[in-house]
Parts: sequence; structure tokens; C-alpha cells
Amino acid sequence: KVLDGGQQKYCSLLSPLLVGPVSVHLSPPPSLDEIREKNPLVSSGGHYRPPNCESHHHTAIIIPYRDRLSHLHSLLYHLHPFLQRQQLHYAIYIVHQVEDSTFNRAKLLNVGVREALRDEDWDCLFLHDVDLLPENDHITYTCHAQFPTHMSVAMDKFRYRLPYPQYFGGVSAVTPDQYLRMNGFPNEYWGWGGEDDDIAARVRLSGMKIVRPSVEVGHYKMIKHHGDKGNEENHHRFDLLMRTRRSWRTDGLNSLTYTLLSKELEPLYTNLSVSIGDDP
Ligand code: BGN
Repeated sequence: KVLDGGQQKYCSLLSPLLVGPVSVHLSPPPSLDEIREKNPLVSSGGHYRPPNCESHHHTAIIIPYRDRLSHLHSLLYHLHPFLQRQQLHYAIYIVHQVEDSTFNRAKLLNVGVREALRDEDWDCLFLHDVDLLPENDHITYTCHAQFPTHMSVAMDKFRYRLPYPQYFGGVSAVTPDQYLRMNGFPNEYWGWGGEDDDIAARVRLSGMKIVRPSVEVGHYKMIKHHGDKGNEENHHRFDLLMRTRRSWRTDGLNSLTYTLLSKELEPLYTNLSVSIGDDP
């Protein structure tokens, strides 16, 4: 496993550990202790490196979060073994909006990207909803070198199809370069809806396109839930989307402000508690 000079050998390009389609059982969510026991090689902050080879890939999973503890447990239970079978070097970041203000998914993603890149030189940033579980090992959690990737192309909730051609919600991935090029994500979408469409528009406006796995492979199961308090439908989203073409260069990574209240290295994830303000 270790070459002369102490360097580790690279992992093979296709992980031998992949099992293909995986069945996802949802309830009841296991306890954190149980998940820890099943993932002894995950270190503090939810970081992992394959023990026997040097990974080609360095992926940060960034999860906007508030008040979805059972979903978080299900996701961690499922995602840690899934990512380890892909032989990735990875870490899981929860970006927790602590205040009672309206939820802002895209801004939390900006915060997560900025904080994750302080830790390590990640080459791939996964933007991941807490309630989506990948159902196939061949959904690789790596980035396309040129273009942003939309991963959750076939969700059970949409009968395993794209709900519309430009859909970019759920799970997607960008490299730090792609992220910079599109000036990150919008900070001004408070509440449910539209922010993913804005992100998709930024991809095109900054001269890129969206790539996707096939609908045969990109299967995700959504954990069922009711509407969240504090994440009501955003009635401004139509107006905001009309303005993306004019606003993307000035609203995004370069206008991001927030307060990091704490950064806790939990056994299975890094918990970033942030205050991001409220809908003006
Ligand atoms: C769309 C929402 C997305 C959401 C998908 C799937 C809007 C903007 C109006 C043009 N977009 O309609 O944010 O992810 O549904 O639920 O509401």
C-alpha cells in the first residue's frame, strides 16, 4: 500500500467497492452512536480519507440546514458508507441557520462554500439538500472539470424524471473555479422556491452549461415531510428571476455577509452555525 518514500498509491479510477443500485430504507432514523459505530474511519468534523490508497477526489458536501434532525440522521447514515464506497476524500458540512428568520438556502450554500474552502483545498463542492438520498453507487460525488453538474435528475417525488428541463434543485456540484466564475449563488432568495432556477441561470449567464448523469442512474429518494415553518413560498421569486441577468454579477459571493457563530467538529459532520440576517 505504501510506496518507497512513504507516498501512498493512488486509488484505482473505478472504485472496486461500488455495489450499484442501493435500496434506501427510511424509517426510523438510526441514532448518531449507531452511525458512528458503522463508520469507524470517519474522523472528527465528518472528514474521511480512504485508508489504503490516496484518493483522486476531494469533495466537500455542503448541506443547508434548520430543524430537520431526523432527516440529518438518515442522510448521514446513508451518505457516509456511500461516499466511502466511492473512495473519496470528503467531509460533510452542515450549514445551520440559527435564527428564526426566513430560510435562505442559496445564501447558506454560499456560506458553506466559503467556510469549507478555509479548511481544505477541495476540488469539488456538493450542494446537497438534507432530505435527498442517492439510490445508486454510480452517482459519483465528483465534479466535471468544465461544467456544473446537476445530480438529482430522477427523484421519486417527480416519478424519477426531471420535473422540467432547466431544473437544478436538490443535489448539484461545482468546482471552486466554476463557483467563482458564476459569482456563487444569490443571497436574496428568502423562503421556498426559485433560488435553484437562479443558480441554473447563472451557469448559463457566466458562459457555462449544465451537465447531468443519465436518468437511469441519477435516482434519489426524498424523505417525505410537510412544509417547514419559516420557509414559506417566496412571492418575490418571479421578480427576482426576471432580474438575474442584471443582478448576478453584484449579488453573490462578492456581496456575501454573515456571522459565523460557531464551528463544531462533531463526530460525523462539521456544524457551522451562522446568522445570515432576514428578508428585508
Ligand atoms: C419550481 C421552483 C423551484 C423548485 C421546483 C421543484 C420556482 C420559480 C418560478 C418560475 N421554481 O417551480 O425552485 O425547485 O419547482 O419543486 O418556483
